[in-house]
Amino acid sequence: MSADAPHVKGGIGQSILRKEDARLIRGKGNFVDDVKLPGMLYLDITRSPYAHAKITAIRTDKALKVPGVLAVITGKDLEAAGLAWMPTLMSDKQMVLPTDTVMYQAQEVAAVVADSRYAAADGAAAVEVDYEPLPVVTNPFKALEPGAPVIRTDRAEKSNHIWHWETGDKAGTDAALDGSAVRVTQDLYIPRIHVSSMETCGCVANMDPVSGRFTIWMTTQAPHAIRTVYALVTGLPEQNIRVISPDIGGGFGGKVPVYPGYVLASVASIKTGHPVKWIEDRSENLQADSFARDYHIHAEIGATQDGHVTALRVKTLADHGYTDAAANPSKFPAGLFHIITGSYPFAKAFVEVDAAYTNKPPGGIAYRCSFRVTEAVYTIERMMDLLAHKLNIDPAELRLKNFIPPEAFPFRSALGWTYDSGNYAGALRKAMEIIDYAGLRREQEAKRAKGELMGIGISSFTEIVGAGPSQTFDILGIKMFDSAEVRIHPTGKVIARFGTKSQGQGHETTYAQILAEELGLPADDIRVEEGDTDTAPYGLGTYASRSTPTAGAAASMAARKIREKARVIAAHLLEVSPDDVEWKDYAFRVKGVPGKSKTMAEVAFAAYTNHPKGTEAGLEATDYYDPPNMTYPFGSYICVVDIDKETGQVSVRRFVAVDDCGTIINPMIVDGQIHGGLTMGFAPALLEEIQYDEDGNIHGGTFMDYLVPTAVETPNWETAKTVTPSPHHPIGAKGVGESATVGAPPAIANAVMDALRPYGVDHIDIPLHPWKVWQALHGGGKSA
Ligand code: MCN
Ligand code: CUN
Repeated sequence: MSADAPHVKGGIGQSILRKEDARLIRGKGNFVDDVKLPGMLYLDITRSPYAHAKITAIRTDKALKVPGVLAVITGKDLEAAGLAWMPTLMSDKQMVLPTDTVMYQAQEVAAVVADSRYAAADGAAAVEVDYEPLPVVTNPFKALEPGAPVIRTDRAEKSNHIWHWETGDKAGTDAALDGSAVRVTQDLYIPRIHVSSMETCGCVANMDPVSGRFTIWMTTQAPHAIRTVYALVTGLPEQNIRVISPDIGGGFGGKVPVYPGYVLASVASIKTGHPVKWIEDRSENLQADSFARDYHIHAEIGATQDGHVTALRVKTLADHGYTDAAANPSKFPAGLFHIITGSYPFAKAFVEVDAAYTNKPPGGIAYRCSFRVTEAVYTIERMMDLLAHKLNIDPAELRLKNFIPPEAFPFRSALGWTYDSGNYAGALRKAMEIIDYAGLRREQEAKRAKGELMGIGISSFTEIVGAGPSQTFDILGIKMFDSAEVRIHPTGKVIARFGTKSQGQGHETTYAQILAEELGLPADDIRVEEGDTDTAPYGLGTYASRSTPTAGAAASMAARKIREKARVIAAHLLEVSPDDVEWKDYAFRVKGVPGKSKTMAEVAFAAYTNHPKGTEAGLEATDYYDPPNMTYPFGSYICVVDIDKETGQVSVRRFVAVDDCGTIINPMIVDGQIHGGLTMGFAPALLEEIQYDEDGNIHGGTFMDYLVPTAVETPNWETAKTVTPSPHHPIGAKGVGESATVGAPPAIANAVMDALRPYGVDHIDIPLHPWKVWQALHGGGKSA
């Protein structure tokens, strides 16, 4: 935008400061734990030390004697009310409290209600539970072996197999692979990880026994969906339920599910008639909330001798813990894993996934990844590097040779997605230029000659975000669209409400920017609200980078509806026919008569003081936006690592990220999203991992051994952009919130494997801890 081009203050493309930061950086945010109500009680939870055990007795008398303790809730109490189990988002069942068996370590066993947080904790510690340990299964392959102990005895099917899902052309893919001159296979394990939001999960539930109104302040990314599910499960009238998602200290997918604590606090409030607060501590959050990943992947890629990809076949075993609590669209039990053909025009592809139960907490939610896209991107980008290695072609050259070309969009992938737009070579070339790829390869050659370990890794990812076209996407039957309601008040000031819910992404700023651009009003005059089901229009919430593709589009569409009406009012004020009025350079102008115009603020005043006969007073509109397609952001990342031969320590020397999310609403916010996302991609590549021993004991249940990167470990990110607008989005924007988390891990892993090439190492599973790298260096050859 040149300085003298017409523009509106705070419109699209401007790096204005975040409105929400005025309160957040002053400690004036309003988070769930800030909610304090008169007569409020506190709830704490007794948890299981065993991963699998029969509960033979629960004694509550000692707990009830702790001063301040008012009640203890057990599974039997809930069973009597039909609430011992609740549905998961994937139509499985999850225990609120067990009636007879615990199925993972740290599972909720009883809840204690008291008049202070401390009394509740003391009470929870005083609940006595007798357990009879049962055989434990933590490995999904073993869980599926004949004779394995069946975990979910409540199901009709007496096995640990949950579901099988497949898509693509099996016979065609088999034939294409058989006919391929070059084939590469690899097993890849993507371990369990857990988001570590600054704020843990919690709620304040308040049943007003007089009015019958139930209000819950809740750390949720999807308040409307929660309200509907609450209404369906409890039978409370939906208009009497109010879900408020106040300021949220990070969600990252971990605040999509309904956890037992929310239900327990709700039951406790309904039972006692008092407001009840439940706030998880950090260990509970790490040990018991839903986890991400845990995919065991077997992949095979085929190519011609000159390096053109032909076919891709992927078989996966998914570990879902004791229940399938995945936050996926209902029709896709493995999420959008079938974006796995990535940036390449495979003629044939076939993907299958089997899901298994194990004695672990619920798995299958996300970690800054729209529904298994990270798993898919990691697989295809690792496989492309293995193929390059086998063919002895430079990995950049192999990608450039294969990319879907810009003129092929809209492009239909072998697994059925229609990519909206892309320029993959453009992004990779830009990254190569910024990092001086050719120079790095020369440096690497010189270093190799001296025996030093330096690696360069590329990831050219394609994402799929913005669920969704409601034909294909629903959650428990609720269609996935999103909404905006925009009201312009007489003085030209705006309140706009949305069905999404920011957890730190900056919606108060960026939605205002979209509206500023569309309405010609400064962003400062536009107030954005989300997260209160009493006031916001119905929407499905914020995850899967869907807010910009859906509610962002709804903002534009609602504003354009307002403009239609405003044009009629403007014509009335200008004393011309509406046909003679056009919206140009942020004002209503009489065609061909320079200087004769009305601003949106002038029209707004007239809408309440002087609206023309035959029109309604007021100036507002609502839009429920059902996108015609997903958006497909993409990017190319290049990572340079140095490895210390003596210790196996990997250090990321440089990391260049070129992202393309179409039209950029706020460049500073997008850069912030990329920086945070890259750090959350760096984490599982090099540090984070949750493991379990054979008895189901968690390793990684505290920050002592679950290694979240701090500013000290985090490398310096270098970012750049290309802009390829989405042809179907009203302003051409695609989502961006997860791109970097999805794109980064394979770039880092590819760089490490590239460094280890002289040692004949094909693959090491992430996280690439020093000891694993050291072992590979000393073991020689292939390493697992
Ligand atoms: N944006 C933009 N231009 C674009 C695309 C996006 O300026 N072309 C801006 C948006 O206006 C918005 C932000 O970037 O302010 C992210 O937008 P979008 O990609 O639409 O993603 P969502 O708003 O739907 O956010 C969800 C996404 C997800 S799924 C995870 S996980 C994640 C992420 O956002 N969780 C986050 N980023 C996070 N950032 C913070 N601070 N906290 C989290 O919990
Ligand atoms: Cu994919 S984690 Mo985000 O969808 O909330």
